[in-house]
Amino acid sequence: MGLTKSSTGSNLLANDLEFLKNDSDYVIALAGNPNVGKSTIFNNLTGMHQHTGNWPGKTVSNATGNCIYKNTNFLLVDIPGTYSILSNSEEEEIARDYICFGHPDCTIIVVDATCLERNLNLVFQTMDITNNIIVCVNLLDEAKKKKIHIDLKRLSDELGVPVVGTTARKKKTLNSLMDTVQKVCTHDIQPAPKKVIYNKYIEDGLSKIEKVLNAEFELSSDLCRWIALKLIDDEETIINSIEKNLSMSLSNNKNIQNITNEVHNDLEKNNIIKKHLKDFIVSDIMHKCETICGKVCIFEDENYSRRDRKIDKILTSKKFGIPIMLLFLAVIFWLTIVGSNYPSQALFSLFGWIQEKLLHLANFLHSPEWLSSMLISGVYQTLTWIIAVMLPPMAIFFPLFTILEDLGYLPRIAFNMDGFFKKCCCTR
Ligand SMILES: Nc1nc2c(ncn2[C@@H]2O[C@H](COP(=O)(O)OP(=O)(O)OP(=O)(O)O)[C@@H](O)[C@H]2O)c(=O)[nH]1
Ligand SMILES: [Mg+2]
Repeated sequence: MGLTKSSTGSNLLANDLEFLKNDSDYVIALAGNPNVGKSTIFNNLTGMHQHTGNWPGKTVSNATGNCIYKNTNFLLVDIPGTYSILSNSEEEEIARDYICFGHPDCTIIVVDATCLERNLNLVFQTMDITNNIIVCVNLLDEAKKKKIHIDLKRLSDELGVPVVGTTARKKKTLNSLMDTVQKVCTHDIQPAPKKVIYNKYIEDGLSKIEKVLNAEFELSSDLCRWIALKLIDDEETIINSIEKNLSMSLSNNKNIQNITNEVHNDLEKNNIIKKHLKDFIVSDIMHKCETICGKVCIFEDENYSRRDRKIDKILTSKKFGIPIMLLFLAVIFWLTIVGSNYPSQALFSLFGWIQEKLLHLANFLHSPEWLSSMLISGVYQTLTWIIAVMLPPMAIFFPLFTILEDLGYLPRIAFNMDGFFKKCCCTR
């Protein structure tokens, strides 16, 4: 596995990848919820250094890198994390557009083994769009710590697509993922996703719209069902994207508008009003996720997640959340400011001692006054003062912050601050 070419960009779609891609390359998309390890997998397979860290939303644009596995080139695309195809933010829009219209040869949906149920939502949404899917159950080491066992074989049977278990930090575990990727790309494995069947009235509506769509456009059956679902759902932003990326006009097409209105009227007669349609669709997906997780997840220690939740409740509570955060930050700043005095002092003494020796050397060499003062009192002294003042606080602050990051405390801080950020219009 190794890197040959790379690129990053906000909205790389299939055409944009052509300049990076050779004919023999397969394009592989890495999609999934935020913070599930997509960039860690990407980095380990391509040798690149995409930003990783223990909080959601680090990757904000598509990045590509090459991975050579068993003499085959794979062009990997690391997509920003998204909880759903229904995008809420700019990076989720980038993710949605690539998943929906990027036409990769294979899409790896990375899921978090410790909260599979929530992650399966995106898996089912993606299965509505494409068949060439591999589910990568990552963070198996964390699941093991929490005594969660996942029956990967059964999960694969339930979803109808290949499922591979990984611990992305251990590069070796990615071999079986690449094996499966290769087999899917060469059609040795042909995934057959078992899609969600919605309630009877929605399914009837879908069939009616699909018929009209088929008559109006040349579409694959998967794409047809997906577009029909988006029309029923009246998802304006996705419909706009479909029109733009697939060059088809849906909102101006009379036949499609008529059948969509007819279906909405039929649904209303059966107490499914347009405003609540999304709830019906999402609840059918969530019900399926819950059923599957009930079959494939075995929790050996029920107390573990209870303990986690108890700690979370305290760290994010209205009463204690902010004081605990201030306390943590105060301790970190105190350690940084007070603690850095000692190494700063030591560095000052060391650099001062060296400066004296340099001045002696300059005298010994009879260097002109202007030269020694420019080089020693100017360049050397300024540089060493900056190092002595800046280096110790950074060497203390960043490791401490990394510990907080690795403990997963930063997302809790983000949760506590969310209300304030919203008031300042810093979030959407
Ligand atoms: N213990 C463990 N940690 C992992 C594993 N995979 C990734 N991580 C860690 O999980 C955190 C998130 O990983 P990323 O690769 O940044 O996740 P991402 O899915 O790219 O996140 P976004 O770009 O925010 O969507 C990092 O701290 C990784 O080191 C794993 O298998 N086991
Ligand atoms: Mg990432």
